[in-house]
Amino acid sequence: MSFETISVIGLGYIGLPTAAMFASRKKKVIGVDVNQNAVDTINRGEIHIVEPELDMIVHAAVTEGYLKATTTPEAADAFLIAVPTPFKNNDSEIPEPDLAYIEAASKAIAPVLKKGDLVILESTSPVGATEQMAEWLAAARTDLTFPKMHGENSDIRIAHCPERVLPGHVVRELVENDRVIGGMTSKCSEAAIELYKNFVEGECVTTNARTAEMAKLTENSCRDVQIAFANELSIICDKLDIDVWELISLANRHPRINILQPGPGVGGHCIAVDPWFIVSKTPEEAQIIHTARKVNDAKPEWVINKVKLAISDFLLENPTKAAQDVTVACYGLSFKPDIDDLRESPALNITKSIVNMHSGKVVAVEPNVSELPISLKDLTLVDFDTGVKADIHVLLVDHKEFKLSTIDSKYLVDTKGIW
Ligand code: SAJ
Repeated sequence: MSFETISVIGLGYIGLPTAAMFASRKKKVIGVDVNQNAVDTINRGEIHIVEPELDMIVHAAVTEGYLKATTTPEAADAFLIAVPTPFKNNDSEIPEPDLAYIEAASKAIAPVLKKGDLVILESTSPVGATEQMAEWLAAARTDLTFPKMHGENSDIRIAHCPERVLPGHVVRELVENDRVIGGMTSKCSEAAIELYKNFVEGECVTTNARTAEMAKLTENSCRDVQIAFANELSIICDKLDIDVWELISLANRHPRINILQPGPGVGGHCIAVDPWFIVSKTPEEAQIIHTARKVNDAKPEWVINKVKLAISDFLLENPTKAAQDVTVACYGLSFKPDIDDLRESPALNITKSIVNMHSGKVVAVEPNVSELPISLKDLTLVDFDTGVKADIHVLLVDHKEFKLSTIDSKYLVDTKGIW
């Protein structure tokens, strides 16, 4: 089998780097995205997301003619679907995964599928999503056969191969990480391995599609549970007047203990989302996973209460001042250190809440962004030297710049324990 033309559907944080890696191995790659602006940007040899090294790889791939982007799918030998899988109903107690993007992508590629093609679902998905994707494809193409009914003899090969790369290290991790290959049949897995071996140097480990789906959800849920443990410890220690950072470093000297770090909550588009895919499928059984989500989701409110306490302590000790005279500085807005990504960021949400509740000035120090979103028009972006002049200091993200400085103030809420 040879994959001369590869199509990647969804050119976001995972799809674009993956498309670029195939193109860098001199494969003809057709990237497909519904966002015309993203398509135009890529076709100019530029990128619309922030990821180290990616700009150079995309620029080379486009100028050498190996990568092009389009809004309409074209025929290819392999299709990789890397579209978002968000929640359906954010307000319900247990959010449900929304497979609408996978459904739309399946229906978009169905007309151009041909006998022998391989379709891989890379999007992090609830268990059963790959089988569902195959059903959407089969319903749209009754002239082709699929693994569920025709097993190893099917015209189309289907697999789930979840992405597992860390934002900020995507280019390296795409090549080096081991890859879970969940084919709907053995031949499907073999085909997927052959495809990934174009650039993956890690081991490609085969399983079935359902186990591959669950493996990805398990990895992120495991991290969520561990962070929840650290966050719970931080609240317990605060009550018992113990330094949680010292406590964790002491406990971690035990050869079999490795506690993660507490923080202002869990952000990003993966760890705070994926555990819900397990909980919504098996709500009775997923007790620890569900509780961890609730513990991590409750942490921002705890931090906001700490800030309220700091403001009232400040006012008690400075009776000539009113709340509107008090300036609060928030340090860090992104969802984790040393990146510019503000989406699903607990730091950003905490800062927004402080802006809403506090009648005085709120300033933010965020070395990784030059401009704030319009939704934060009441917040002023300042440099570190201006931030330190504030009355109350709220450290929300342990960016490397902040680790080099310190703030000596009684009115400090340090959610990362660096000051
Ligand atoms: N966090 C803590 N304490 C810690 C570690 C992290 O509070 O000790 C917080 C971070 O500040 C952040 C959140 O957790 O708000 C998530 O950050 P992260 O670095 O743990 O993970 P992500 O979301 O950037 O990427 C994860 C990775 N999964 C695992 O490490 C198991 C990555 O490999 C996945 O590919 C990615 O999710 C994904 O796309 O699913």
